[in-house]
Amino acid sequence: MERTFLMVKPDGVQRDLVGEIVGRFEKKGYQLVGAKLMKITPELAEQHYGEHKERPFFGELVDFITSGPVFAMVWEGENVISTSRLLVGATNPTESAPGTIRGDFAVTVGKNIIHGSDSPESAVREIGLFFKEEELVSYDKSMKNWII
Ligand code: 3AN
Repeated sequence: MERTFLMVKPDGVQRDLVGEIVGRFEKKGYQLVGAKLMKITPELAEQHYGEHKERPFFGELVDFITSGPVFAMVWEGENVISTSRLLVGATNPTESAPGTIRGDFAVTVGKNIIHGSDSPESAVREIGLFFKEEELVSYDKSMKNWII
């Protein structure tokens, strides 16, 4: 089963969008296998955004992602990497469609609410950067005896 890394950025946490965002992926049919509220260190930010190191907005990106708590998550499901990107919406909120997370909640490209891995390689790398294996939980929800 495929896994991806999704993260509510500091603007999404500040605007109380964590529950809304978790709910969208739950309702879509994906399964949460790991989550934590955390502050990103500058070192982790530079590793996470390493591919953007030469871009003019890199400093701004690191400052923003370390400016407040983020909500880091791992989600599991069929084609979750590419399909969750559709739910997230285009990078630039001026291009993200209504109905997507960025299309519904974001206005500027820097502060665009959520990050999602863009490929299987990124997903493995990013999950490994943010989570230890023992923080991820595999479980079968079809066993419905938990609430009895
Ligand atoms: P995505 O998050 O949609 O995969 P990337 O990986 O191209 O987008 O960019 C990573 C992050 O860098 C974006 N989420 C956005 O916050 C920021 N970013 C991208 N392009 C710009 C830009 N032109 N100016 C400022 N920030 C940008």
